Amino acid sequence: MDYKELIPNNVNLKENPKLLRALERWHPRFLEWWRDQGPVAHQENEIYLRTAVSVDSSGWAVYDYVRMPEYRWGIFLAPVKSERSIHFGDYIGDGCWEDVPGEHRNELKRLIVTQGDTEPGSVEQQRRLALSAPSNYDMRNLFQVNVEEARHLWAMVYLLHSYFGKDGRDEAEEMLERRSGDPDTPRLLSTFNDPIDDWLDFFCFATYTDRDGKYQLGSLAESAFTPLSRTTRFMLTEEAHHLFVGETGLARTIRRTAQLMKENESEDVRPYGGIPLDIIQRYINYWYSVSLDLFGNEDSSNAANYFAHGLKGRFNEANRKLYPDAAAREGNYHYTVFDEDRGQLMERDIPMRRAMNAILRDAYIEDCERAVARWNKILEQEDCRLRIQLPSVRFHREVGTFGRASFDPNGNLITKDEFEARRADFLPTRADREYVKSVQFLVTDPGKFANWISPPQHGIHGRPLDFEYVRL
Ligand code: BYC
Ligand code: FE
Ligand code: FE
Repeated sequence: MDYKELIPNNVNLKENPKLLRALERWHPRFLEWWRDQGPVAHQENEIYLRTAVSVDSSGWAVYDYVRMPEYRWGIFLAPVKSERSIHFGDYIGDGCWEDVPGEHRNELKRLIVTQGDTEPGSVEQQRRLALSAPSNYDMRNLFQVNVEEARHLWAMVYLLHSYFGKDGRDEAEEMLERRSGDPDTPRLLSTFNDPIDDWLDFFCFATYTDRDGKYQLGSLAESAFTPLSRTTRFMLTEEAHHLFVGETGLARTIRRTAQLMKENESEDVRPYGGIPLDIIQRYINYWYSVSLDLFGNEDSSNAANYFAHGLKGRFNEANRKLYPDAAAREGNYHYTVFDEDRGQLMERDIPMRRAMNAILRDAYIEDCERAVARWNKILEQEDCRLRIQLPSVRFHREVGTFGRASFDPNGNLITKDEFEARRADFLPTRADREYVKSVQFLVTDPGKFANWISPPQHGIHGRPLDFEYVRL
């Protein structure tokens, strides 16, 4: 195999025979994983995909027909403008690292493995969706997301192979061995083991879980370990498309529901094949809450160490208007906790550095609010009086302080029994899921869209809506 060609890269692979050999050994195992755990259908069809070919801001991607197993999963690091120096934590002003310092090796490896593990996890979760795609256009977007998540796995495997020796190679192997949802060898983070059974799940996942990706990658892009910073910075350019797929997918679903409500003068759009807004709300409640869990504990010594050591910053760390205290040594983060002994919510302060997970999460929540506001604009345009609401940060949590009690979507403390009694109002029920499945059947004719979703505003890369994005 000619890896100069097969793995597009800007890391000078051909001059690094040792790394090349390691990747050569990993590649067939990766392909085996892709064939076994990637999309269940259309692996041999030609798909109009974007492939990263450089890091030029003007043209980093080409669009062309590719069979997925022949996709060129490349390795790209964003360019560095000048000599970087550490801009947060305990070592402000020191030079950044081109290699892994021994004292931070384990922490860095752990961050990279955790990040890397989510990528194949998401591909596994989404593997059956092509069977119920609402259009040729949407099917292509799904595959685009899938091949890019697989490229993100490559990005992390590149770091493991290049900088972590035998340990790193072992970790890269294990990435292909864990399986989403497997009771014995699950993916590392909770949400990557939850099933994604239908397109409403998928759009919510791409809106909320990929957005966790945006914030985690953003915080790793601040890292003093320059190769990690550069690779995550490039991943963020692809991430924007995943968020687009999620947010516009939900927007189109919501628009269609609102139109059916208006046409038929009924909130219940089931007789007309639409997805009722309350079902959409319950799916949002689910995926938003489980995605909040991905930020870890509000009070975290791991997070404090990552920050102190310059491994992981805040989102947009360099913006000193946002974060005037670069060391974050002073001051406290004020937050609400659930006090188990007293059985009530209490106000607390924790030292700023220990609150890095909560600070990142709060930035994420603001971003999520903006997406909801855009969907509610659509409801307004379509003369619908109903609105989507982002649930409280306390609702339906497993990780962190709010995981220790039950809260309704407005954030009110309720008993576990009350939560269970009202579960069907809060979260997707079996009947909701069955209904959603019953309307989501496959549509593949170019330019045609399933009845439950409205068409997008534009095609892909200037192509028309009725372009044959997936050649069937
Ligand atoms: N599930 O001190 P704490 C993406 C563990 S998404 C299971 O609060 P920390 C993508 C935690 O590991 C972005 N375990 O944790 C999206 C720790 O374990 P140990 C993914 C959890 O380390 C869509 C213990 O609980 N990237 O890219 O501060 C499609 C104590 O917790 C969970 C990253 O996450 C959980 N939800 O924070 C495709 C970046 N939460 O020490 C891709 C890398 C916590 O007891 N990861 N734990 O063994 C990190 O920065 C951190 O590990 C976390 C956790 C933010 C995840
Ligand atoms: Fe990713
Ligand atoms: Fe993504």
